[in-house]
Amino acid sequence: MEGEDAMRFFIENPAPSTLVDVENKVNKFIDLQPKDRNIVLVTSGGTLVPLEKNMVRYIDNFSAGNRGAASAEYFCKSGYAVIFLYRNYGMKPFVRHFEGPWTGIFTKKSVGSSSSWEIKDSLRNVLNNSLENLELMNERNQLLCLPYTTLTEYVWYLRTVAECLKCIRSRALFYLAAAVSDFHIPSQDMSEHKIQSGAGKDKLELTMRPVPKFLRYLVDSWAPEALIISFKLETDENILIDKARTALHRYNHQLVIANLLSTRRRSVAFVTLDSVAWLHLSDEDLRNGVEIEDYIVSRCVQLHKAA
Ligand code: PAZ
Repeated sequence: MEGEDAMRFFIENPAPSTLVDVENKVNKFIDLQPKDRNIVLVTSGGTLVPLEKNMVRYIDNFSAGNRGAASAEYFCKSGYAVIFLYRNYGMKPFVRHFEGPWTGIFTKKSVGSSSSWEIKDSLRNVLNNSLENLELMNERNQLLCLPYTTLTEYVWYLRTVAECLKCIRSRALFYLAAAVSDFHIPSQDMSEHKIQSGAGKDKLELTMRPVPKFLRYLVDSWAPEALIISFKLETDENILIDKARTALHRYNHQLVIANLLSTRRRSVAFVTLDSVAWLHLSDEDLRNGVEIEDYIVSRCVQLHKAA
């Protein structure tokens, strides 16, 4: 059962018009899976909270979407079917290697008086591998990418995907790497039009309300038989592990992966109610292109097997 706060959220922030399409895509994707294939929902990127109904301004949550996109890729390679719920225009599995300025990807080759742009030699193999992998994932129906932008879309999609995945019970894994806003402005409190500045206004005061803790409802009623892994991001290392533990006590799920903003690419802690295990990459690992998500995902896959 959802609590009053969650029910109020869904009433005050009505379902996006795209929800039915998302539900159909997810159900079709689940139907295409062999019976022995596990399915993971990977959430990625940050949610956007509008300040106006006709939105000009918004508050955004930090996330480059790297963790989610890289993890989705490693889950695909581990044989999982991946539902990738990602922030629109954010990083995507396999394609992520080509994000960034085009000058870092292409180089100008001159022959005589003519010249043309070509992919850099060092990236040619990466491009081939990415395209091969994408083709393979497509043939095997192993990857479904679902974009969201706002907090409201994210929450509705999360609930819908979870309810669709209920039928595969413990074969479902939730890997919640998205950075989800803790505060929002409910639609009835939101300005209809662009908030005006002008004479006499020397400050802007906003009242935001806490977003219900949907992880509780995911664990208790949307996906009670699935393995649920959440992430915790902090900037103060003195509170990181305590905050991760508090989440485990509060929501009763299986694992929190804790990380600090400044070191998230090289260090994470796997936190359970009775253990903390740190994983650190060395400078050499980073120089050699080792990605921490490779290790994180293989640990999560082991945990899922053992569950
Ligand atoms: O997207 P990214 O690779 O830049 O960062 C990943 C992350 C730090 C957003 C993720 O690892 C995480 O901790 N997500 C949960 C954030 C939170 O505490 O809400």
